[in-house]
Amino acid sequence: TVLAQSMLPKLAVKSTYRVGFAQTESNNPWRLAQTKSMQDEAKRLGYQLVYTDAAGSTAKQVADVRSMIAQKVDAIFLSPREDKPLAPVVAEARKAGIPVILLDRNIDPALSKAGADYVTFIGSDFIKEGQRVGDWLVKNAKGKTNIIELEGTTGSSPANDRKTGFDGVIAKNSSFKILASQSGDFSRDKGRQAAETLLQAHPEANVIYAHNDEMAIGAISALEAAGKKPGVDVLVLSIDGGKEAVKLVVDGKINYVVECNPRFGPEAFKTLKGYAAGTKYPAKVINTDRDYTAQSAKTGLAGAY
Ligand code: GYE
Repeated sequence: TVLAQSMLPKLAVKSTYRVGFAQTESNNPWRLAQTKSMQDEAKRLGYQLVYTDAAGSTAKQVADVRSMIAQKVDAIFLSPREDKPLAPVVAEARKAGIPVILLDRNIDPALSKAGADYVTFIGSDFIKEGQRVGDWLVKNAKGKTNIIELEGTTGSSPANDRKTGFDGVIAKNSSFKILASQSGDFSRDKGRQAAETLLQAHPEANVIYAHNDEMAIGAISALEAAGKKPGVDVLVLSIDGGKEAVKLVVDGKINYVVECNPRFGPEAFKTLKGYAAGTKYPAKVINTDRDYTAQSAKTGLAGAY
């Protein structure tokens, strides 16, 4: 609401800004594409980007934001690794007069409010991403109904919401069953390990739904090591849409990928400038995501990050 927005720190209209970007980790192509997009746009605009990489540590990310506050940056872009522990530093930034824009991951709405604690959230609709994967499966399963789910980082908004979206679709289709659901921390190697263990415990599994490409690629290694053909014996479904995964769709080892667009730079800085100029933003600014199937992957490959 307008009343709530009046609690947010103002941002002066200036020809250049010094802006923080608190990244959560850099261990996958999605993160690298997001960082590059932010750096490229800052450079194009002639802004200074104070970049930090929490390297997968929530505690470090909290410290990174505190150090940006101490350095009195003009504004902070934050991709919160987990949806609860970053809420206090968002409030600290507001009290220090520094507006925060959440990028790609959200904070628990019970702890931080758009328009009051931070300006807005820019990112994908993760519930919808999970639903799209579920809808594709229900239509294209051809009898494959025994699912293993590889979840993203525990306590992160995309892991929570991609699970909610997918599991909700599956719950409405009684022929499908989620045999097991375990975190692979959005990482290739942890995804492979989780898939290995779960495939041993559930040899009847014939679908793997991974919350991101990295874990799907890890699961493909686990399937091949177990003598199963990924994409044929076991359907593999994922979210992100990086080049390597889209190539695997072309090769038939992944059956379906919903894109999660990592190109944040232009929208992020446009929002920053708009905010300085007095534009009011909704709680969420949602990116558009395409998808990749066996039919569309070949032509889509050129546009994948
Ligand atoms: O899917 C994953 C990354 O927060 C939407 O985090 C992002 C997710 C993305 O590490 O690959």
